Amino acid sequence: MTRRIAVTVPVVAFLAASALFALARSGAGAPPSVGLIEKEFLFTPKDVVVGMGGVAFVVNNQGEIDHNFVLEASGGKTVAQIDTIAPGQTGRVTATLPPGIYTMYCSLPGHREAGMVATLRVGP
Ligand SMILES: [Cu+2]
Repeated sequence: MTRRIAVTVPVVAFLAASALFALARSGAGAPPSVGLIEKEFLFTPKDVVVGMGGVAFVVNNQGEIDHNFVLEASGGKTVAQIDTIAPGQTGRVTATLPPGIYTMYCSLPGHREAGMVATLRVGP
């Protein structure tokens, strides 16, 4: 008799607990989706965990001025970006990510320093 270890439920629970707004869509072919909120001057959530592979970023600007979205690998390379997200609008971008620690931020002058930055951890 083969012993099977059920890993699916703990993994899903871990992801849900780790990333408040990260929603793993179960639709066929749809990559997991990470929802982020930007406003002056913060990113929510501040710490997101996803599995490696394709990830769709859905970034909602709830602020009163334009913002953008940059996803940067630990080496400093930009791996995905959304040029401008107007107030009240939502921007989307998809990236295929190897495991690692990434930084998400708004690159408008002073915005990252003011708090528009968050961490993305991509696990194996
Ligand atoms: Cu900004």
